[in-house]
Amino acid sequence: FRPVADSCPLTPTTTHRRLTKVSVIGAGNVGMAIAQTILTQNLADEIALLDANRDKLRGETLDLQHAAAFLPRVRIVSATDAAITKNSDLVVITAGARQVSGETRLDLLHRNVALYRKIVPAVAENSPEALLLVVSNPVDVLTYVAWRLSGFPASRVIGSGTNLDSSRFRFLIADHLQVNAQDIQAYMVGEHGDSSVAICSSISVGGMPALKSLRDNHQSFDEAALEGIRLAVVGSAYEVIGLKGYTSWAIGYSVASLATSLLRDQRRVHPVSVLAVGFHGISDGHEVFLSLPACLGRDGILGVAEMDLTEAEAAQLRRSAKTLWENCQLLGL
Ligand code: 6V0
Repeated sequence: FRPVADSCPLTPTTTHRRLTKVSVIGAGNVGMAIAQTILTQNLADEIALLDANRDKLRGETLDLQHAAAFLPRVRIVSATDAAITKNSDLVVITAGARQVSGETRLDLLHRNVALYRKIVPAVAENSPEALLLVVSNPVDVLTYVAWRLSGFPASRVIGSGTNLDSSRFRFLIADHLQVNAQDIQAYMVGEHGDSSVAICSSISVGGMPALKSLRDNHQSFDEAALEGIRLAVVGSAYEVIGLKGYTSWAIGYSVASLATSLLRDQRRVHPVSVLAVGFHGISDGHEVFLSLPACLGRDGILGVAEMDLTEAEAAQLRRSAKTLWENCQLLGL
C-alpha cells in the first residue's frame, strides 16, 4: 500500500493507541473455548496462548489463525514460556488437571497448587499491572493461591466463581417459566461447587421480585421446584462431564462476559470469587475467596454488593466460607 498524497506513511498501529492483550494459560478444552469466544467477540488485539504441551499448542494456534479471513484482525501468539504473556492486560488461568468423572473439585486441589506455583509468579513478573482471572478448579481456593503467589492487590485477582453457576441457575429458571434467561436476575454465591448457595429470596423476572409476584397472583410458592433447580445447578457440571468428558462452551461465554466487563470498564455486576473477609459475617482473619456479586471494571473488582440475605442463606454462605478456609489452611501459603 502507498500512502495518499500529503499524509504520513503507514505506521504500525502500536504507535497510535495502546493495544489490548489477553493471555490464556492452558490451551485445553476450557482455555480454547475462552480464547475463541474472546476472539469472536473482538475483545483483544492480541491473544497469547501458553501451554506445556508444545504440539497441541501449535495445532490449536494454527487452527485459530486459519480463521483469520472470517474474524476481526487479532494477533495470535503462543509459546511454552511465560515470556509470551508479557504486558498482558488480562491473564486467564485455565491450566490444570481436569476434573474427571466422579471427582469433586476439591479433590483436584493439591494437583493444581503445584502447577500454580510454577505459573503464577512467572505471569506476575511478566505483567505486573495485569488483571488475573482464575478459572482452574477448585476455583475459589486457586484464586486465593493466585492472590498469595502473585502479590497483586485483591482487587486485581478474580475467580470466575459462580458466574457460570448463576448462568445455569438463570437458564433453568427461564426454562421453567418459559422466558428469556437474560431477563432473569438470580445469583448463586459462595463456593463454585457442591456448597454453592442459591439466593432464592432475590430472584427477579423482568425486574419484578419472582416469589412475591407468584404469591400476589395467588400461585403457590413452588419451593420444591426451586430446590429442584438448585440441585440441578449443583449437579450440572458433573452431568456434562459424565456425558461429554469436560465442560467448555458455557465457561467460554461466562469468562468472555467477565473479560468484557473488565477490559471495557462496563461496571456490570457479576457473581465472582473475591476476597470475602468482612462480608455476611465471614470472620476477620479468614482470608477466603468466594463468590459474591461484584462490580467489575478496568481496575478489577470495584466493589462488592451488600446482599440482603435471609438468615438461612447467610448461614449457608458462612458454611461455604468455612469449607473453603479449611482447604486454604492445608496449603501452608
Ligand atoms: P484440559 O483440557 O486437560 O486442559 C488443561 C491444559 O493445561 C492442558 O492443555 C495442559 O497441557 C495444560 N497444562 C498443564 N500443566 C501446565 C503448565 N504447567 N503450564 C501450562 N499449561 C499446562 O482441561 P480443561 O480445559 O477441560 O479444564 C481446565 C481447568 O478448568 C480444570 O481445572 C477444570 O476443572 C476447570 N474448569 C473450571 C470451570 C469454572 O467454572 N471455573 C469450568 C470448567 C472447567
